[in-house]
Amino acid sequence: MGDNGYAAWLRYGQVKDETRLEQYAGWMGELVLPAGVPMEGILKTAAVELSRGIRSMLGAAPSVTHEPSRQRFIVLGVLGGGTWVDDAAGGVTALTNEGYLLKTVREAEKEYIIAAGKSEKAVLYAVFHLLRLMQSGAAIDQLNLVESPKYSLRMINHWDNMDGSVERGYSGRSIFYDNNNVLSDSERIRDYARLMASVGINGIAINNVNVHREETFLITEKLLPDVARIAEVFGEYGIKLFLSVNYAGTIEIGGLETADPLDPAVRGWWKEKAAEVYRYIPDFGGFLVKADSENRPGPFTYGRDHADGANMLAEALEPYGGLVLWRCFVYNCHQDWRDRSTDRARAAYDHFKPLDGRFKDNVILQIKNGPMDFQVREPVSPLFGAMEHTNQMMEFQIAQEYTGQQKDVCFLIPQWKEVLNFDTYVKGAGSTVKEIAAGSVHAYTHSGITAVSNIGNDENWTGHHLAQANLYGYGCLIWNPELSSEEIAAEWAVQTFGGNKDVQEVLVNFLLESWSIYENYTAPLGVGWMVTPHYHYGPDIDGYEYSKWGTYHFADHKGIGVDRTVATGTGYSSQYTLPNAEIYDSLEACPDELLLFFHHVPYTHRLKSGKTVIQHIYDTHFAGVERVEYWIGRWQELEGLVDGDRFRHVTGRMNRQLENAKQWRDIVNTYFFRKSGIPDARNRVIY
Ligand code: GCW
Repeated sequence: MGDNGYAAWLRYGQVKDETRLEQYAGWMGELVLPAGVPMEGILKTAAVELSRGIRSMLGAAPSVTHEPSRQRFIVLGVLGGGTWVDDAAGGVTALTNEGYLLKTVREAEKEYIIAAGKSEKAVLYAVFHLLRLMQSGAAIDQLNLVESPKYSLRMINHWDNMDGSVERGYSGRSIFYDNNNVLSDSERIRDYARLMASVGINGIAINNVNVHREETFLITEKLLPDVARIAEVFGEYGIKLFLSVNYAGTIEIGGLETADPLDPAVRGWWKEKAAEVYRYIPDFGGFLVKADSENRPGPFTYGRDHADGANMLAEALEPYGGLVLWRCFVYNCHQDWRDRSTDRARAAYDHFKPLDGRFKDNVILQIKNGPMDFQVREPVSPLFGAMEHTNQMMEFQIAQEYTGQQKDVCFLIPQWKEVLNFDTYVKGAGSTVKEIAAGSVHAYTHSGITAVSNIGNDENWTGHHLAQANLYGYGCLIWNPELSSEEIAAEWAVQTFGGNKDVQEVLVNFLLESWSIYENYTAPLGVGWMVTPHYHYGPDIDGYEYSKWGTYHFADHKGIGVDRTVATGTGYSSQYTLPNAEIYDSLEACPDELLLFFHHVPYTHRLKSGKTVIQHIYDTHFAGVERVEYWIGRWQELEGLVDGDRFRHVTGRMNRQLENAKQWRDIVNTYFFRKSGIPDARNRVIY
């Protein structure tokens, strides 16, 4: 049986278990859409998706009716429409606009499953949930589920360029563009929208935050008809389209000589621009902006600040309900490595915190989870929650730029959960990032979570089959951050690789351990950045050490780490609220895994684990490789239980991961042995 992985987790394989098949078929023979509900838009999508899934899993599509004719059926309904479904649903008031219920109802004459919500989108989500249950072999005869998403914005950012390349893309080329054109085939885009809607994504920015020449024209008449086509496909699945814009649009395409945000001509140009965009795309989401960051233009050129810049765009989008997602990844990327007083980790907070309260209501500051840049391990950005009067949202990276580039397995849900569960204490205990991003610590008007996509036009979307788990898991997690990593991994595995217990066991446990394995053979104790410059895959310990990027480890013959303390370092630790500020600042209290992020210590420093820093480096690097070998062995046991194509493909990638892990182990261990002169206590081979 061959398999290219294209269906990802929406495989809908024929149900083999006889009992289940009979149960599902009993309920799914008739699909009722109450009379009076127009069969168009997202509701139509929901009905089509349900029929498609049922046909594929049960062998026969349901008959679609307006009035039930069978004793058992499934009914889809938008609540509040005055149909009988309203009563049957039992007045669920707790539902948000995107929330839904799945309920098995038994009356004297009939029995049915209701999949309903207050909006069409909610019904679509209910349908995908029901299909997920059936795909996982769950019982559906006693349903009583009420689901509402934790976050109102659940987004994906693409770093796709119009030439077809994807910045930090590890899965082929763009599905949206090629050769400086928008691709005309909508099928792949529709399949992508299905995958995203099935896990609740409701907003997608379709071009790179680094907006080059060609992409600058996406907001012009030349390309808006093409963009509108994509928006329409997204719209069928309840997804709003966003565009990254070039801050200097007035100069690059507007024929003006300035992009000064306080200049009336500049403001007027953006207002007209917004009007034009909304003429083509009535439900356009808004603009995503990387300004004054990594050589991108921005308001600084005109002596203005980020609030001036963001508000200018916000004012233009406001009449249409559009949003400005303004990135906080702002730092000096031309740093002199000799300068020990500048600390890149401080930059976002230093730039944005003083501007609290100055941003318009439809601006959201988009903040990367860590203060540096999507490293394997970083503390949570101290900017989270530090601005009481400014909307904020989280930015994660599903693309594995620094975490194995979809050659190595690194399941990121555990990392994101740690970030979300981090207590900032900004309003006392319980001020977790999870709650801040939901707008429930400070009363934000807009908030949520976004992440950089890991897909491309590879047949299986994500390069590595197992990297699909990050995409799936991201959607599930930001719908409900209380789900455990294990639940998410297990749900993904059963849908994607079937219900075999051995397959499940290996996949779930390998995924759950993979982040720590990757951390072990790459970056010890929060140090980061020992990667090949520019590519960011594979080791180059000093690759960034004398560079302009502000990313140093300061290893010498005595010790390693970045002193970010108040007394002797950059003072970064003080950007946190107590007790975090004190914990990170203190050599004794700082957690081991972040030690080298906050402190410069001798190799002989003893960790809480009881080991010295140097022995920890050796041990983790040996262990990392051993665990990759272990999981290769476990995966091999699955031969014959997983289809041949995917089995071979994953085997190939795992062998590559092993090579990478060995390279990291040997280079890191050798480097630090040569620097420190301290031998491995266990006398293993170090070169
Ligand atoms: O992580 C860095 C990446 C850049 C990226 C930048 C950003 C889109 O190496 O490729 O540019 O972050 O987030 O803006």
